[in-house]
Amino acid sequence: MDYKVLPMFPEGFLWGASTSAYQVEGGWDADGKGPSVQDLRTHFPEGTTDYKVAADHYHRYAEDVALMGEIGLKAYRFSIAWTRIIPDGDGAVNPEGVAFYHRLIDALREQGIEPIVTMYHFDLPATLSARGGWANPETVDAFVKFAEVLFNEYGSKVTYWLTINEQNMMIMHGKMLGTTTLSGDEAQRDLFQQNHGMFLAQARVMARCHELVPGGKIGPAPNIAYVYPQSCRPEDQVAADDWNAIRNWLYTDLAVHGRYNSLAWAYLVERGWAPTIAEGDMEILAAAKPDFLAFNYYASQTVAAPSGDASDLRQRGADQQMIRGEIGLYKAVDNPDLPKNAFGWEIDPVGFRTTFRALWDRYQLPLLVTENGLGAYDEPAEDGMVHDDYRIDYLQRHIEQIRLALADGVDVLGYCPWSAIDLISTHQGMKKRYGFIYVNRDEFDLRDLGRSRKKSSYWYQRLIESRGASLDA
Ligand code: BGP
Repeated sequence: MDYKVLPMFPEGFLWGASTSAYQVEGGWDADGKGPSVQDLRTHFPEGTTDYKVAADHYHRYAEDVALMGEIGLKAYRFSIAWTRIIPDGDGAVNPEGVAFYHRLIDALREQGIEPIVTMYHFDLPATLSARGGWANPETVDAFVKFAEVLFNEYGSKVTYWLTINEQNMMIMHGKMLGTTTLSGDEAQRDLFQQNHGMFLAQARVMARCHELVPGGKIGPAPNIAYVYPQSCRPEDQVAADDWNAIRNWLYTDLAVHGRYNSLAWAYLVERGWAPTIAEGDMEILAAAKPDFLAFNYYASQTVAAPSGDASDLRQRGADQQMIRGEIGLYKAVDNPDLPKNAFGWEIDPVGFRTTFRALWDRYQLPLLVTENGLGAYDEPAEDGMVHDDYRIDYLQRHIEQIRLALADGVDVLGYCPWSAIDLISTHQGMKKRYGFIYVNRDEFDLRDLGRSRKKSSYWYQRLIESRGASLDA
């Protein structure tokens, strides 16, 4: 639908930017921090940098927050490293770790920036992983204990809480992200049992947040990629429905309604991967209610009916690291109507609006975008600045779609693109940058780790100052 006049962004809209602890902080063993599965990740990214220094935000957070203040961010979405707070996952609390996030949150508040806290972003404590990860009920209990520490420490300063970042990616790419060490069928069974554990942990933590944080708001943060059928062939539509259910709605239906999506459950039973559900689990899941839905959106996906053989599979990305498609479920195809970025990811701003509409239609909960952005090979020009017009173009075209979603009647709380500052990419190391702020280091040479604003940060600043009106300029 076209509109003659588009609405302004609402007063109080959370114009923000995002990061995650293991990708930005560094200081991986500083001041008593314990190892997480990310710190121990050696097999991937192959030959690229580790996360030990990252962007050194742990030591330079004050400078970083000052720059965020200059840009005029209204919100900053970051994650708290579980292993800084409780180094072995469920033992003693580390006061120095607790103090770091007090300093960070206080610095944000001084700049008038709303902190949005992710409680868990891929960095499960290594000790808990070694004991079976989320398939072990002790991990679920440990997460609740960790959450209670966070709510008690920071609850008076933090309103917005995110439970788990991209639980669906930790299941779909379980080996790469350190969720499982098993292979084949065994890995799948393990992953869906871990998935169930994460759902329980999330539900219990949502309930605790409402008990411990007056006025606190909490929600999940899955990665949502709306799935299109390749054609109007009815079989392609069935494949798209299946993949939408298994990739997307499984996670959101559980978080909001506390029940397994029926198509996703049918798939788990068919494959022999359905998790064991203990007595009382479904009641715990049904009792928890999120206040909003956060989601990360990078692009849509397009699928066709499966052929039932290896031709259903497709390697994705410039370095072909990820496999999409599943034999007998859906065939992954390129969308011929979409361009790709330098790393082979499709770019689909209109799919962003479609994703908003689908989520709103299903749940009628306020929506918060916690990631969206363009990974690129940024290089400073002779004048020292990164002239990232390609990123401005990407962000502008996505933000225009938010405005259309607002016109469609969707309640949008805010937009936190990835990323506030350059950090280590999950898949491609340091060479793939997303930040508004440039960090002077490369894959192996730490240089001086100096900070400087990219052109996109000035563009974003104008946009925030004008509450989005500069889109029309
Ligand atoms: C999301 C993760 C982020 C971030 C982002 C970009 O899946 O939540 O942690 O890494 O994707 O991905 P990448 O760094 O691989 O380009």
